Parts: sequence; C-alpha cells; structure tokens
Amino acid sequence: MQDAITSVINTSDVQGKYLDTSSLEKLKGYFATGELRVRAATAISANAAAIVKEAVAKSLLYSDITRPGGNMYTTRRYAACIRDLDYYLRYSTYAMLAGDPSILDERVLNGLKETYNSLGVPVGATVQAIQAMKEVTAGLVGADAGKEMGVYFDYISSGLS
Ligand SMILES: CCC1=C(C)/C(=C/C2=NC(=C\c3[nH]c(/C=C4\NC(=O)[C@H](C)[C@H]4CC)c(C)c3CCC(=O)O)/C(CCC(=O)O)=C2C)NC1=O
Repeated sequence: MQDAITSVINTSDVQGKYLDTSSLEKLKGYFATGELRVRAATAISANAAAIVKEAVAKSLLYSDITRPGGNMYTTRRYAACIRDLDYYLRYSTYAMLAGDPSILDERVLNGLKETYNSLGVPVGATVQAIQAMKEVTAGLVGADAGKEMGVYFDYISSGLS
C-alpha cells in the first residue's frame, strides 16, 4: 500500500532527485487537507451502518434484486451484499486517509470482478449501490470531504465495471 507521501517520494527516488515543485505542491495539498480527512473518517466510522443502510434503501430495496430469483434474495445473500458494501465504505475511507488508491487495488479489486461474475452478482446494481453510498457520505461529511471520498468510490466503481 502507498500513500500520498510515499508515492511522491518513490517517484523522486527512482529519478535520484529531490522533490520537484509539482511533488511539493501535491504534498502541500495533502497536508493542508489532513484535518479534513481525519474529521471525515471519524464521522464515517461513527455512522458506517447507517450509511450502508440508507444507500441500500436508495438503490436496491424494492427492486427485483431482493425478490425470489434476485441475487440479494435469501438472508444469506442479503447479508453478503451488506457486508460487501461495508468493505467498500471502509476501504474507501482508508484510501481517502492515505490520499492514494493503491490499497483498493491490492485488497478490494484484486480478483473481485471474476468472483462476482462466477457467482452471478450483478455489477451494475453493485455500482449503483456504491454511487448511492457516495451521495449519502457526502451528505454526512460535507462537500469537500465528500468529493475526496467520491474519488475512491468512483475508483472501485470503475474497477468493477
Ligand atoms: C475486503 C475484500 C472483499 C470483498 C470485496 C469481497 C467480496 C465478495 N462478495 C462475495 C459474495 C456476494 N456478494 C454479494 C453482493 C451483492 N449482490 C447483489 O445483488 C447486490 C447488488 C450486491 C451488494 C451491493 C452477494 C449476494 C454475494 C453472495 C453470492 C452467493 O454466494 O450466491 C464473495 C464470495 C464469497 C462470499 O460469499 O463471502 C466475495 C469474495 N470479499 C472480500 O474479502
């Protein structure tokens, strides 16, 4: 896993150089938003279950997906879906704190699409639920932190698509 700091340091180290202006600007931006990131992570962890629940209500409930024949039908599969959404929320929060998406590649997206395809888990509906979490989260943490979280929700969405 990388973060905003190791990412610019590794890039400079490969070239055997001190940080250039654009790397220093990136770091400045990251440090300037440190407080915002920590505050957002605190609010998200205190409200994680409610965020997932509201996102499911907005995107999946009362659709064919929760009826017999749908992939969320049966309590076991419903629970697996809720658990997956909680993974996406938690790992997006880690990535937002790190300011870098690499943890999502390593721990979430690696092999996920293949698993979903082999189990018949619908990717389109999953992406809708992730986008609903993006909206609900932005409503909770405010526009600036919401935009930052949105980067990582979108990263998972495109990694699945
Ligand atoms: C931390 C990284 C990580 C991820 C991401 C993860 C995902 C993941 N989701 C799974 C299943 C599943 N995922 C879903 C999810 C859904 N079905 C729907 O219709 C909805 C649209 C959607 C929720 C938004 C369902 C229903 C299953 C169970 C499928 C089955 O067994 O038939 C499985 C198969 C094994 C299992 O059932 O536990 C994995 C590995 N596991 C991990 O360790």
